[in-house]
Amino acid sequence: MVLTQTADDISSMRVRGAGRIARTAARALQEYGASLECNTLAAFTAEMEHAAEILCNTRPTAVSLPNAVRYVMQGVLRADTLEGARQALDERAAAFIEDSRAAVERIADIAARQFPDDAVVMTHCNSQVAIACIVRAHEQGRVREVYATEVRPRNQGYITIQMLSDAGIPVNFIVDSAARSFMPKVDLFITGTDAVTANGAVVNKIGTSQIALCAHEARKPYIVAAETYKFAPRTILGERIPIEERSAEEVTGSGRHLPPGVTVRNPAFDVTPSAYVDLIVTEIGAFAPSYAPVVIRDHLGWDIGEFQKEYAFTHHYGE
Ligand code: RUB
Repeated sequence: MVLTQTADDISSMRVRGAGRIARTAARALQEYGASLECNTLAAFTAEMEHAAEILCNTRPTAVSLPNAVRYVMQGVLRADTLEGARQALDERAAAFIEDSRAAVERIADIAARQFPDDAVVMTHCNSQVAIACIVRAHEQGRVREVYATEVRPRNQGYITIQMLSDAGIPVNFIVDSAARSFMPKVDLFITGTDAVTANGAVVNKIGTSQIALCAHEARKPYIVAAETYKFAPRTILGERIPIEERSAEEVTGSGRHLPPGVTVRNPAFDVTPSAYVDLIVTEIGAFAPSYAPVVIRDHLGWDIGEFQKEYAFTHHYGE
């Protein structure tokens, strides 16, 4: 029950944003495991693997989801006894949730230093970690105002402006297509991300790459706030991040008649090449996008030669 409800919450976007999705999946695995009445380790493992698969199939783009699920599931897969598996599952889920929250705070501290005094900031979509950075910089007296986009078709911009307003930050709410018009007034563009690839490209809400291009043209820095579990390990093998395409009704509204021959396309994310990304701020530090493969290898513990080895966070999310 908790599992199907959570899977539905994520796919329908009642729970959304890469960090929240990851924590919600970790919590669902923890609760589902606790509710199972299996008598053998094999039965418990099989049930948990099935649950992990259901959760991972809810939204394809946010790599935070499989990274979180894999981290939690290692507790089950490495266990020798049923009791050990139950305990490790519980501990790993709790550790992931706690560490991912701490990562947001740490990123906010690091990123706030990158804001110039009296900064005018643009952001796109609703990113918990990007907003934490803006709020932290504002607490330090460094933010004058924010330009926040509407974010068609799901309007996540309304959540963003509420959060910024609650923090006492002056906000200009603009339609997505006004981003280039206002870019000259802006000192920096900041977003979160659903996935950072091995070549430093950033996958985020559709429209991000257009604004990044505008920022590049106007010579304004684009900063990406990304917990390390948003780096995509399999991209070191050249795997691509799948871009989720959602329903036509999100774009047209229900009941709208379309002329024959019209197909609605509704990709939820796009890819910003590393050339348009100036800085990626993680909980282990801030660096250029070219450092992404080092994070995947040295921090997340994935290497090409050992790719079949078990997945393990080796540092902050260590044993
Ligand atoms: C959300 C989105 C966010 C990232 C990062 O898309 O693109 O920018 O997920 O968010 P959706 P966070 O609304 O389709 O889930 O920093 O909160 O993890």
